[in-house]
Amino acid sequence: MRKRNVTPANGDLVRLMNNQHHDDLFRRHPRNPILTPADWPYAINSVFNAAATLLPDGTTLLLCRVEDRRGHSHLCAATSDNGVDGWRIDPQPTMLPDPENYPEEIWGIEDPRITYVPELEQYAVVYTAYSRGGPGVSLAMTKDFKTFQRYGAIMSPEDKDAALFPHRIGENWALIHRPVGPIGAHIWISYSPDLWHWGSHRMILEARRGAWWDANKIGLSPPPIETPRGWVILYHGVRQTPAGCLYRLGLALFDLQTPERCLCRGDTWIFGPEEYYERFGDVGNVIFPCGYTIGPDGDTVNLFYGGADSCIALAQGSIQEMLDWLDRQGSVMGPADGW
Ligand code: BMA
Repeated sequence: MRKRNVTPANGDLVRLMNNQHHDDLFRRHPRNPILTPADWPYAINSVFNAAATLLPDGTTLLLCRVEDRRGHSHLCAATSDNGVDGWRIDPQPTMLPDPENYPEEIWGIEDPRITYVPELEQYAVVYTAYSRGGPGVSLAMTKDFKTFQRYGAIMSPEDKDAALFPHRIGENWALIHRPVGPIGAHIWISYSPDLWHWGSHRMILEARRGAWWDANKIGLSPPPIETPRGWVILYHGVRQTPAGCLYRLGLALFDLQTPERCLCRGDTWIFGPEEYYERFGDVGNVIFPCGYTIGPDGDTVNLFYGGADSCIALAQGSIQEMLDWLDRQGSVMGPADGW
């Protein structure tokens, strides 16, 4: 791992070019896409960006973002024994927006992330609530993905791409999120004693600038992955091009006890749109993971992602390979200083 916190030296470029093949950290499943609108038991426009978790009996549950033909989204659960096929999809929406009680949900609820919280014996679902003021972050707790206890908006607009850590850090709960303001769209962490009141906000990962793949706008993808070496964070970078946006995935590692401390960040993206179901759709050139499950070996990462805002796909990787890659390719970062 190299020490650096600003611009890469030419040595970095030579190293990248000598690397004949890009490391293939995530491998697409041959059955992709694993879920499409045609699978849905009711009329929808699109299904994408699913949260994921393993239920106690080993069943994979996806909480999918489903968009109707008004353009508004809701969440719908799909379960499968092997996490690849044989999906059982709720016959009706599992969680609808509730704008009468939660006005911030007026234009739909999107992009959920699930974290199982052992202390509470519940799943935390953190999602984007699309309000008149823009997207904000909302939280709901559930035991069964049938009934949900809503906490309402926990981060005001404009904010999204949020997930809860599975346990307290010290005494407080911790949430990663991505507020947008005059200083840009960077990744932040906030803390709460009770899940209702949030503070101690810190920027933890800054979008780079200029020609970088992750210039100007980044956001958390699935919830943090806890490893003995630290929290592995998969984040998306949004490159604005004259032909539209390109959503790709990068990797960073944060300190276990002090998760606002970035230990290391990769320079290159590790996964990006290549296949037809990622290149073409309602919004082309988008891969957007919101969830993962860990295999029985404790190392395999099953990453579930939206393809081109039009389907759900699966790619598989390894925690150890991600850590090894960060050791080889990653740079030690200084504190985020963009504000
Ligand atoms: C982001 C989110 C995602 C979506 C992506 C590409 O801002 O809204 O849900 O997949 O844009 O459209």
